[in-house]
Amino acid sequence: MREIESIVVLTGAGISAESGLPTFRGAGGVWEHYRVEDVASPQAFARDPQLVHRFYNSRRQKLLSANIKPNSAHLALAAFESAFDGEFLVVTQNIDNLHEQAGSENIVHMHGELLKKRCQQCLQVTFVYEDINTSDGCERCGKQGTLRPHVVWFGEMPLEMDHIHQALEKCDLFISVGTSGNVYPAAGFVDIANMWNSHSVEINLEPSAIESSFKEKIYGPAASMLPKFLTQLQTKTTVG
Ligand code: BV8
Repeated sequence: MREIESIVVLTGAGISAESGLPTFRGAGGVWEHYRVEDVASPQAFARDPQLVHRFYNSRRQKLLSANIKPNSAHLALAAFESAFDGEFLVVTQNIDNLHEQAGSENIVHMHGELLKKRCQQCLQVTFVYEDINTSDGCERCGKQGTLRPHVVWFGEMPLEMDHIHQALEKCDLFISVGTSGNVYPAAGFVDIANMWNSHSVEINLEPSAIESSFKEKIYGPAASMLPKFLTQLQTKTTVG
């Protein structure tokens, strides 16, 4: 048994599914309508920047629509974090801001953020709520056509990996919620947690590609399974 002093939660598209944002690989998923190689890599952006802008502009406008709100899974994570007196980090693969809207504070967006843009010339990162187009200029350096979504594409290094690794090595409990376990290096985080003898829990609609790496598995919709799990966790001081 291990005292619970530090928790890392990895979230994927599945935690936002019940808020109305499509996942990637499920039925009706994002990749059903676009090929990854056409819209989510630096090569795609170099080949057809306006297509990539259209892909992210439509996702940004959907995220900003009034009916897209955090669901009870996001809210339960934020409530647990504020009541927990240990270390608590949400590492999300998602580029939506539903964890922020729910009130989570300690968040790492390892694949970037849909509501931020980056100038490829001066590297300034700023919030963006409207469409980005190839004709737009950078507010800071004035260069035209250099703006891109502040999002990590395939073949690009995810953000804050050192911070994430430090948290994984320290954590007593690693919880993975709503991810298919297809994309690395995120899909390898459970192996790091296991190496340091953390307890590991997968909460997902169905077994992920890495389900065998988890010590505990809970299947069902995150909006009901995660609040239940966190309520039980609040009465525990040890895991494993
Ligand atoms: C990199 C941002 C190296 C864009 C995304 C081994 C090691 C390292 C890399 C690789 C490797 N093997 C291959 C690679 C390369 C690649 C990769 O992993 N490819 C895969 C496809 C094989 N990885 C990379 O390129 C990464 N970079 O490795 O860099 C490097 C080294 C040095 C220098 C430079 C570079 C970067 C990957 C990041 C790509 N960007 N997102 C965007 O959003 O448009 S990834 C994309 O997939 C998504 O953003 C998401 O983050 C990610 C994972 O998807 P999930 O979140 O899991 O979503 P999915 O739909 O797959 O699954 C949803 C799950 O939810 C399902 O299981 C479903 O059952 C469940 N669910 C549904 N509803 C519910 C639910 N669960 C609960 N409740 C519900 N209601």
